[in-house]
Formats: sequence, structure tokens, C-alpha cells
Amino acid sequence: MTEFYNGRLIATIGDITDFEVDAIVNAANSSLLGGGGVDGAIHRRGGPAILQECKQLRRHSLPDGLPTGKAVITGGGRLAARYVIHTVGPVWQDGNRREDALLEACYRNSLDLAAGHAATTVAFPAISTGVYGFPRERAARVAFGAIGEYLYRNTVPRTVYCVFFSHDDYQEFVDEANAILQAVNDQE
Ligand code: AR6
Repeated sequence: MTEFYNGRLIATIGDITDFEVDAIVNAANSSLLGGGGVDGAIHRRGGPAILQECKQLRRHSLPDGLPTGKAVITGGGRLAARYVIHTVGPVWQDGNRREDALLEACYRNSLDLAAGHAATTVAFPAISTGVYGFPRERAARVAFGAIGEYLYRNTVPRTVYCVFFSHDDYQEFVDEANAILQAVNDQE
């Protein structure tokens, strides 16, 4: 576990479905009807109540699905987390299709929803870095920057966890984050 931004961003390794936080974020797809990876794990562990709410959202407010970069919130079902925030990361193409901006929007919009529901603790998976193929180092740079900026401007959420499924993914994030902080220090 490594802390950044005065302990308000914590990078750690684990299964996000185990996290006892106010909200966990799901790397969903625009259908909101489930899938593999972390999405599959959240629905399996959280039970059918989450899918029911996602279906309601589709029926009432999102007939065409959730656009990339946006986020919606449901209850956490049987999870320890009270809420699940579903966001759709960009599918990596060549880096010139607004992938960075869309990934940044996922973090910002998810944090906005968390704040709107007074969630003081939030856990994120590494959105888009699995099936969607976003290069991990670049995704780490976007995530670290977007979360840092949000925390700087807002007091809620108080603490954000970046949860990695493997030690290598975790280490890559920590290295990238340290490199960014070092570069900022060198500039000052
Ligand atoms: N806890 C924490 N991290 C996890 C877990 C877990 N239980 N399971 C996987 N990861 P992915 P994407 C990591 O593919 O790239 C789904 O089918 C994983 O190692 O889940 O945004 C959706 O329905 C990786 O680093 O999400 C979409 O169709 C990261 O979570 C599509 O995949 C994200 O991997 C979304 O693709």
C-alpha cells in the first residue's frame, strides 16, 4: 500500500469487491448489463439487485446506453460498499481518439457522483486497462492526475483507493505516480 496526496489517495492490491468503502467504481460497458472482468465480479458478488437497477436506468433514462466517459450510480446489493458507480472507459485505439480525455472524464464524473451521494471513501479499479486495452502506464498517468486534481479542489470524497488486481499493475502505478510528483518537484 502506498499513500499519495497526504493520504487521500491510496494505491493498493486486491479484489475491489472486498472493499468496505462507501462506493466502488465499476469498469462497465455502455449496455450496463454486465460483462467480464471487474464488471462480472461486481455483479456476481453484489447479486441481482444491481442488475435490476441498471435495467431500470436503461429503461427510463438511458435507452441508448451509457456513453463513454459518463457515470451512473446504483446501490451495492450484497456488497460491503453502499453504492456502485458504473462508468464506461474508452476502448483503446491509437491514442488519438480522445482516449485520455474520456478516461479522465470517467474519473471526474465518478468522483462527482460519489461526492453528490456524500461518499467519503471510494475505490476505483484501473478502468479500461483490461479488455479495453488502454496502456497501463498511460492510464496510471491519467488516473493519478484526474484524482489528484479532484481531491485538490474538493473535500469529499476524503479518501480514494486505487485498487490493482496484480502486484505488477500496482507497482507500475506507484512508479508512474512517483515520476509525476518528482517532475512537479523539479519544476518548482
Ligand atoms: N478487482 C480489482 N480489479 C480487477 C478485478 C477485481 N475483482 N477484476 C479485474 N480487475 P476490465 P475494462 C482489473 O477488463 O478494460 C467488461 O467485460 C483488471 O486486471 O475489467 O475497462 C465490461 O463489461 C484490469 O486491470 O475492464 C466491459 O465490456 C482492470 O480491472 C469491459 O470489460 C480493468 O479490466 C471493460 O473493460
